[in-house]
Amino acid sequence: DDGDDGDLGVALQTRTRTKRPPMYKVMLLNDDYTPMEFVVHILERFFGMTHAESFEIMLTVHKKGLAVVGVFSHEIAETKVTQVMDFARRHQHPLQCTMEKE
Ligand code: NFA
Repeated sequence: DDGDDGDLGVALQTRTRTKRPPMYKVMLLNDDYTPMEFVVHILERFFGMTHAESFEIMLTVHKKGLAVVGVFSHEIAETKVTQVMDFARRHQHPLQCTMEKE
């Protein structure tokens, strides 16, 4: 025959699987010493909650031992944890803030 194998020379597009980035829960932990008003202030200041929202979440942490206060990308979650931990330490409160992959 003429040796033509029928290859048109056009690259086939490989399927690109777009993966959503992993998200991280940021949590506040209860303790016996941090004042309730301080926790409410933290939630307003660093998590953009209203006073009513902040009070509600603070009470959940107080009663249940912990609560998720937001879900963020790794970098944003790390920034929130650092901001809360630094602010609590500066005010000499033992409040703990942690992050965990969802
Ligand atoms: N348990 C603290 C108290 O009774 C209040 C608190 C709430 C602390 C939420 C930490 C987180 N003063």
